[in-house]
Amino acid sequence: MRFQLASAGACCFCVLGLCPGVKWLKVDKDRSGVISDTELQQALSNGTWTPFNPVTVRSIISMFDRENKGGVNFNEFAGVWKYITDWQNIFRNYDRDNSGFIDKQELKQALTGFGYRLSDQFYGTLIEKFDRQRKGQVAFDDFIQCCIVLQRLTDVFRRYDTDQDGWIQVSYEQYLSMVFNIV
Ligand SMILES: [Ca+2]
Ligand SMILES: [Ca+2]
Repeated sequence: MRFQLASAGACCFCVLGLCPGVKWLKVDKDRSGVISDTELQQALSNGTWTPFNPVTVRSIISMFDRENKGGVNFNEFAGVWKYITDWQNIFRNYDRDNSGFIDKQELKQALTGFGYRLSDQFYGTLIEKFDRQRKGQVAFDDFIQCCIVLQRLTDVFRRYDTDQDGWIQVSYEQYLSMVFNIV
């Protein structure tokens, strides 16, 4: 509490409600010094009245959880929070009609902006795969998940596509190793 009072108004992040210290106190509900999946999930909003995708929460936590402790400490949390706010800005930027969802066309613009070259048909597949709310478009949490998965799959593919022609030939065991790298 003392920390919260002392920092209130002390920095511009606090005024904006973005101060990592104040945020931390709010999110680490059980004061364990580690933010768990559940605590992070409760702190996040996907802009709809549904709980934030637990798979996305796990993906993000595991990205910053250096010692594999199942959560993030204070310093790691600063990275988590920055990561999420960066995605928030990207999401808002590509949600051209401000609908709170990314539709197929907006997804195409976003991923093309990130450097992906994919067919219209495949954007349909992506929407189908990541549209948890069955709205024909993706919410904020599912958009992050879509981008994380796509990036992981692409990274693994690229490791095998040494001549970068977009084609790879892999054996059964190489294929299994590829998949194990992702799941
Ligand atoms: Ca905690
Ligand atoms: Ca939209």
